[in-house]
Amino acid sequence: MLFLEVLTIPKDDPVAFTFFTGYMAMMAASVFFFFERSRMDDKWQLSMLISGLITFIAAVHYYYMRDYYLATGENPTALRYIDWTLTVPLMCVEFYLLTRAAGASKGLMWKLIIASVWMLVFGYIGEAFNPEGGSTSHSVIYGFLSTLGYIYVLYTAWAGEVAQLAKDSKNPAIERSVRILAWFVLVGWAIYPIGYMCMPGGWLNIGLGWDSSGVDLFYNIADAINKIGFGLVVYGLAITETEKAKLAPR
Ligand SMILES: *C/C=C(C)/C=C/C=C(C)/C=C/C1=C(C)CCCC1(C)C
Repeated sequence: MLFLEVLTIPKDDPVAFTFFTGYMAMMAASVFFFFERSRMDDKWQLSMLISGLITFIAAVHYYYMRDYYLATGENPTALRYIDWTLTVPLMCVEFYLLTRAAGASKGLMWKLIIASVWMLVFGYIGEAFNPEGGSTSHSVIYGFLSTLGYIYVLYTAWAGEVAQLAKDSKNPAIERSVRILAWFVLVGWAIYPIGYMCMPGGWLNIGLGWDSSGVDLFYNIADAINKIGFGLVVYGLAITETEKAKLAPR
């Protein structure tokens, strides 16, 4: 007789809940962005495609992370960072696409991509190679190196080239959208290092009995906010600009 193993969600496991809701939310958002893309003005179709790809890549990783977590109770660190190394650079590409009309260069795009990959490579070393039980020096050194990449993106979005280009665009809708995305980077992205610091060895691990899989609660909530939120900001801008293009005399 063949017994199929059925994965069940323990009712006292909020981490498992967020893996399942996160998966479905990413999937639904992807379908939405892909379908809505076709009614946007040509200029905005690529940004919409990227929005859909960000949530779709996340959905596929959530599909695996969910099962990994249920089967092992462990933190799916490798899958998590593979997901992020694809999706976070794509979020940087959105900044480039939004400011391209105002003259954003490919160089700016690559600088943001490199900074985000830097942030994630050191974050991965900090998490995956932290010795059993947690080493504070390991957590702090790699957390610090990672933060340098984060600060670069944050600075560029708030005060550097991206902020300047948004202003130069003389388009209030673009300026506003870039500002909202900058808020996501400041507030939404900050959830990740806070989760990181709650892990064993981290500065905020103050003996609340946290094991390393608790960090997934932070990461899952932050991912839903940031990935779907980013996409919706781009969606709102694309709608506004599409309406404008329809009204403009040809
Ligand atoms: C969709 C996924 C996103 C937007 C992931 C963003 C991740 C971060 C901003 C992670 C930042 C980290 C630090 C700034 C220091 C500690 C290590 C990290 C990787 C958690």
